[in-house]
Amino acid sequence: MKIQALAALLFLLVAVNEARVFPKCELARRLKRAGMSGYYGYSLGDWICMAYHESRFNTAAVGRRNSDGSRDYGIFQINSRWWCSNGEGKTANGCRTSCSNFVNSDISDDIECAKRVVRDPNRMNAWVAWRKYCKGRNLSQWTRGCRL
Ligand SMILES: *[C@@H]1O[C@H](CO)[C@@H](O)[C@H](O)[C@H]1NC(C)=O
Ligand SMILES: [Ca+2]
Repeated sequence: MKIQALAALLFLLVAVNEARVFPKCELARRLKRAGMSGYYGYSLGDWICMAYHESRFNTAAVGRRNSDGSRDYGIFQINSRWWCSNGEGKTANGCRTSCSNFVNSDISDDIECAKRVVRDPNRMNAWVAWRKYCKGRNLSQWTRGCRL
């Protein structure tokens, strides 16, 4: 019995921290619930298009080292030079957290940090993939077929 309880707990802990690849519409609903639709003027399509091109919706994505030595973490590829601390090199740590919190399956804190990023004057231009693949495009495909 004790062993089973321990095994169940262990499974839960692993499940909670496990990487996840979000289905598009589930991410759309999650972002909507978090108030991202229209946040600083950006549509759900902007956020979903950005997340797709940054991480392919994979919460465990860690980018290759950038030229400044920093890395990008998680579904929104949040950068360690400015927004989180990875214990390597200089960081402004704007979201005041460890980058490891951006590679688990709970994206609540990732969303909060993305909101912080977009409040900066650069807005969504902070995400190179958004500028390259989403900015100024027709983004209707990113919420198409989703029950929102
Ligand atoms: C965007 O594309 C969809 C279908 O691809 C189309 O129905 C819609 O009218 C387009 N919106 C704009 C603003 O062009
Ligand atoms: Ca997280």
